[in-house]
Amino acid sequence: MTPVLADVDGDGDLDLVQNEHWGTGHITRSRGRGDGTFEAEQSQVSGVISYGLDVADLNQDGHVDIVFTEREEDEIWTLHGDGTGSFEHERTISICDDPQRVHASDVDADGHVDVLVNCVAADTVDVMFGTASGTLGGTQVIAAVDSPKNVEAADLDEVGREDVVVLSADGLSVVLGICD
Ligand SMILES: [Ca+2]
Ligand SMILES: [Ca+2]
Ligand SMILES: [Ca+2]
Ligand SMILES: [Ca+2]
Repeated sequence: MTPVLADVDGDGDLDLVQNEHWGTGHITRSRGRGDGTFEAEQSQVSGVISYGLDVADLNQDGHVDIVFTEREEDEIWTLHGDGTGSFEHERTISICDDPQRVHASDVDADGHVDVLVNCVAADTVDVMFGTASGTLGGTQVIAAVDSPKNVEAADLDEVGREDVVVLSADGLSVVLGICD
């Protein structure tokens, strides 16, 4: 299960977006009450069998969007939020062999959200760069490691650029400032 928190309905309270890897894989959201609890009702936002997911405003319209992996077909899906808690399928992108986790972050610091993905069977970590039009553009391999399990980004050396952290069969590896 990948749980992420974001205010998907714009009421100022964080909501819960999650899926179940080994169950249905369907993505649901539960409205947050703003006191640390969530409404019991789960609304399904996608019936596609997802694995990894993340949230970010991908198309820069002020509403939270969802990006997730579909492992069987080696695809990345994007869903655009309308700001009320509903999501609409925006795009399906073919990607490398067995994509698992995704992490949305502006790794090249151009103001557009990019999406990192670890491809377990391809032994790579790829990035899809966000564009001014709000869609994900070209894909670039940023790391070649043995069976990458997870990918994250943070500015570890504090120079204002996101760095990429990869957990793989080789252990932990860090790619500093991939687009410097
Ligand atoms: Ca909310
Ligand atoms: Ca959006
Ligand atoms: Ca970017
Ligand atoms: Ca950095």
